[in-house]
Amino acid sequence: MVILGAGPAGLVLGNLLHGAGIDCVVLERATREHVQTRTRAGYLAEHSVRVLDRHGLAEGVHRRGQRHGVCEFRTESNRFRLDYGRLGKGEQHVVYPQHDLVTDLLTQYVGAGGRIRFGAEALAVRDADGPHPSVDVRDADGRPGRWHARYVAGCDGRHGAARRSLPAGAGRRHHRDHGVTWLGLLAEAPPSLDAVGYAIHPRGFAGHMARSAEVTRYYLQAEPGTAPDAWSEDRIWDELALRLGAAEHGPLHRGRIAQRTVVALESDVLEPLRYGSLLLAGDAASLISPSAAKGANLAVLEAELLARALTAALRHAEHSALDRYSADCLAYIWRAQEFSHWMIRLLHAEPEAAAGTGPEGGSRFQDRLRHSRIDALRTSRTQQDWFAENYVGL
Ligand code: RFL
Repeated sequence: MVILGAGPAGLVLGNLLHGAGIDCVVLERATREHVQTRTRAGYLAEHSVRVLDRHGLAEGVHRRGQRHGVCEFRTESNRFRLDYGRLGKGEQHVVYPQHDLVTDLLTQYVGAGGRIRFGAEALAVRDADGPHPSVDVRDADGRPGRWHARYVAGCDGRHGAARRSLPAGAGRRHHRDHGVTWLGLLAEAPPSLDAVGYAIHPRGFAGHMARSAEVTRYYLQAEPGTAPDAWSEDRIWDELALRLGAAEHGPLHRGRIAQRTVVALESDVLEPLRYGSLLLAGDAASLISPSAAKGANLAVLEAELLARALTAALRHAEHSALDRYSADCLAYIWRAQEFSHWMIRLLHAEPEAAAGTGPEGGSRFQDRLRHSRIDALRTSRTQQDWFAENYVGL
């Protein structure tokens, strides 16, 4: 079994397959240091924690993760909090940085004797339509190699070799550019709110998400095409303060902006997630915008489903779970996409509406709908329960 990629999907899968006694190797393009320090997600759903728990992989999450169940919406006229951990099914997030999770998963996998090659870039998956696929690789010194396996798991993200190797017409790709760009910022500053903050402002969205006592993630909606370093630190903090209503609701703790990324909000789903002996999981299977913090959680869920299916196929020649794998995952993927899309439309003016060029006489119609949606969330317990269930759930 060859697994491409040492992100959450590949490493959960590797741990579970290795634990089930299946011979596997993980091929990772980057160095170990790189994957252990790449900051990305932070909010784990309870379902993900349960998966990790089931397989003895949640020790770090329980020791250092912070339970979190409140978010606060701010508009120019209003501010309200949703104690989502007490709504819906009563589930909370655990705030645990993705690179810490990746570090834990790697430590467990390597400690249990799991095989992994860093600096091994997969170039192409060959013969996936038959029972003897192989993977062409290039190591860090440029030396070529080839791995043979019964199955290949493509957990190498959206731009990885697994997706690239699918022949034209192997499936359908559903792509949506949401027309919204975020500046993703990691600030060396303590959180300024005791909640996830969503500011819905005429100048654009701003988000606040605690990462730890010393580090906070912020998002600022910016013009599409904005370069990561286009804004000075002062401009960033002033804009965050304005959109989050700091003058009214309390100042922000400022600090050095340690990292900036530009995130274009996109969705991209492949159907099916299986092509013969090649199976996709995580971002390789479906990219989801980070507006609802679902990507890493879907990756963990899919990895467990795939591990179960592959174990049944490889150990017991029982193929029904593998045959169902794609359909089972896609049900979760589309539900998450739907909620993420709803969040995008809650948090941002429609791009054409913001530009005043929409077909419905400029910006007003969509904008009024958006405000009505926020109002429903503020006032209707039914809406709040629905939100909570979808926000934390999968
Ligand atoms: P990853 O984590 O991208 O790992 C893929 C691995 O594959 C390697 N690779 C290759 N290896 C060998 N050969 C090749 N040709 C290769 N090409 C790539 C890469 O080096 C990498 O190590 O994918 P995976 O495992 O599918 O995990 C997906 C998650 O990383 C992703 O969905 C989340 O980070 C999304 N996301 C969030 N998800 C959440 O559930 N909660 C959050 O709070 C959350 N916040 C976020 C996010 C994503 C963000 N970015 C990156 C847009 C916040 C941000 C800013």
